[in-house]
Formats: sequence, C-alpha cells, structure tokens
Amino acid sequence: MSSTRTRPTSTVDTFGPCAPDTVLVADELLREDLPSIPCPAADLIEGEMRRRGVRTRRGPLHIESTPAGAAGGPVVCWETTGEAAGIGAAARDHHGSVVVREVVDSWTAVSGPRSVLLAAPRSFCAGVERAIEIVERALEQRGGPIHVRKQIVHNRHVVAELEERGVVFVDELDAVPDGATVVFSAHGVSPAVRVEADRRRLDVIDATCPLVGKVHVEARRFAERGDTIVLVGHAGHEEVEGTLGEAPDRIVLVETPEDVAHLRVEDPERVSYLTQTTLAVDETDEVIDALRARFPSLRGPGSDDICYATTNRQDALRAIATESDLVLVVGSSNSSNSLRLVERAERCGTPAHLIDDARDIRPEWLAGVATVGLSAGASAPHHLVENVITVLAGLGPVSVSEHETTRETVSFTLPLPVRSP
Ligand code: 0K2
Ligand code: SF4
Repeated sequence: MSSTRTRPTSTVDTFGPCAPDTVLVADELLREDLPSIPCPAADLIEGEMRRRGVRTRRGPLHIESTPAGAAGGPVVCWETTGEAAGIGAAARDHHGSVVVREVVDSWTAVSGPRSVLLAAPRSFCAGVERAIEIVERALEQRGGPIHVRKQIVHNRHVVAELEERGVVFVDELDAVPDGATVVFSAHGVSPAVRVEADRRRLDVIDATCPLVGKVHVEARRFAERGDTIVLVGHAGHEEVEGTLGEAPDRIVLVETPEDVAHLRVEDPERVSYLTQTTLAVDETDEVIDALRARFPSLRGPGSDDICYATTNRQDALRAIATESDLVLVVGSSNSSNSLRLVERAERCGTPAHLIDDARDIRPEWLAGVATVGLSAGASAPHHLVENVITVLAGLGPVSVSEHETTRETVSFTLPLPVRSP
C-alpha cells in the first residue's frame, strides 16, 4: 500500500531551484537514523511521469513526515518494493500531487518477484562495433568536428552519446563543409553519394558494414551479367537506398510475396535476387519461395544476405519468447533488425514491445507478468539492457538466466584511414 505524507522543509530543499510544477523522482528514500532505501526503479517512475507531461527532477527524497494532515508541504508518495528497494516521488502543486499518487500506485501494483530470461546473442554486432569505433577513432585523430552522413547506426542513444562528443550528424553531404571529414554510416551508401563526396573533395571514412558491402558487390555482379535483380527489403530504408543505387535501372524492390505476383521483368530466365541484411528470416524465405515459384531459373547470392547477427538474434529471441509472459526488445523505432525481434516474439504468441530504454516500460505491460524475456537489436548498447534488469529489480527480487543459442566470434578489421599503424 502506498503512503502519502506531507513534508517539512528538508524535502522542499531537495527540489532545488526548479519550476513549482516539477516533480521530484526519488533516487533514494531518506529516513532519519535509519539507512536510506535505494530506488533502482526511478527510471520507471520518471518515464511514466514524462508520458503524462510532467517535468521531473531526480534526487533523494525524505520520507519522514510531519504529522498527517499538516497543510502546505509537498505531497510525498513512496513504497517499499522489496527487502532493500523502494519507489517514491513528491510534488508541490495540485496537478503534480495527483500524478505522483497515481504513478507510484501504478508501479506499486505491479511490484513483486520476477524472472528475466536474457536472449544471447543480443545487442551490438561486429558491424556496429566497427562503425562506432571508426567514428571514435576519427574523433581522436582529427580533433575537429567529425560529420557522419545519416545515423551511424539506428540507435538514438548511440547517436546522442556521439553528438555529445562533438560528432555532427547530417542527412546529406550538402551539410558537410568542403574538405571536411565525413563518415558513411554502417548501412552503406549508393555510388552516387561516393561520386558527390569525391567531387566535393571530402575526406571520406567508410563505416559501411562489410556484410552490406558484400551485397553491393553482388548487385554489381548480377547487373553486369544482365539480370533483373529483385531486392527483398523495406522501401525507404537507408541500406536499401544504397543497394538500389548500385544499378537503379536493373534492380526492383519487393517487400512481400504479394509484390512478387506484380513483378514485370525483361527476361524471366535472367532474374536474380538479393536481400537487405536485417530482415526476418522466415518472412524472407516466403518471398524467395514466391520468387522461385514464379521464376524457376532464379539465381541468388552464394549464401543468404541476411547477416549472421540478424539471424542469431532472431534464433535467440525465439528460444526465450515461448517461455516468457512478456518480451522487451531494446532498440530504436527506426532499427529494422530490432523491429524484427519484436515481430518474432509476437509470432510466438508473446506480447512484445520495443523500448529505447527502461523509461519506456509501462506499468500495464507488467501486470500478471512473472517472466520477462529480454533482448536487444544489433545497434542497441549492452548497458541499456543491464539497466532494464536493474530497474526491474527495483520492483522486487529478480532472478536472471541467460539462454545462449550460439556464441559469436565475428569481428571486422577497421578501414585504413583509422587503422592503427
Ligand atoms: O537494422 P537496421 O538495418 O535498421 O540498422 P541498425 O539498427 O543500425 O543495426 C545495425 C545494422 C546496420 C547495417 O546493417
Ligand atoms: Fe553488419 Fe549485420 Fe551488423 Fe548490419 S546487422 S552491421 S549487416 S553485422
């Protein structure tokens, strides 16, 4: 049961200099003459406050009260959620007080012990590690501003952290000053972008994943032999834009088996296919089956273009999804491979959500949930997954078990401009 108390001035002090409608979210609950109670679930409280449009500030919260009913002080709501954890928040205006009570109650209602099933592999793949290291090394080497065309990988935390260190992300090359350093993102670029960079005499460092680069090589090879190339992928995705640019007159894009029925090709005997690297394995098989049924002479890449990391994360997710009441996938909403993990869980019949970080978790998702399956897309940092476990442990004892379906050993060498001597 949550407790609502009025507070003396010491709580007011912890608000610090902020607007009166700001709500204080407790990092720890302070008690006189007793050890403080940590609040590892503070991100959950904060996320829900923000969804409700309330400004927040983090800090310690005194929970020793003045006598109940005393007027004029802030409203403080708190609850212990385990042997050594609690949640709490305080507000100084009426609206904030209502929200504080509702939010603390909503998380208290879903507190309790849980299991977490961790999928492995998860998080960064070799191509993402490489792309981020390229940008970091460029920053160290060149000192000045480093421009990156598009997001280096599709993750808002990765992008925000690099922006803080001086990286400038641009949509197109016209935003890069002449002669400046520009990094191409992990998703690759079309030849037209390379030509433009040359014309502008930009100092290019290419962070295209070698496995995306392999698809570009295949596209050129298939186009040179005169095939119509069917690219299976998502319209508008940066990787698809780059691959299409290798042979714009010879490549057609399909997304579904239904699209295959509407294809018009020059010569049905000379059709080949390629795929985006971050698609759902099973859905892509269906599209390729439809292509093969329509074009029996269909030729493809030597092995699947869906990369090892995408495949491994989907296999790992499938292994935990059926054992879970809820699946959480850490990743950003423009991350294709992360979205495919959510869909994978849903096809197993388990509710699943994509979250940028722990703040995105909603209390209603956890109602009746004893086992949470947890994974992360190839562009999502490991520490965000660790933090999800930490905050869940702020709602009650958590037992974590990892289910590893395969061990990844892939690594890629860095491009020459940033390679150590
Ligand atoms: O999954 P996406 O292709 O949208 O890309 P990210 O989320 O950035 O993941 C890394 C893959 C980059 C290239 O394949
Ligand atoms: Fe490369 Fe695959 Fe990672 Fe994309 S998801 S960067 S293709 S390893």
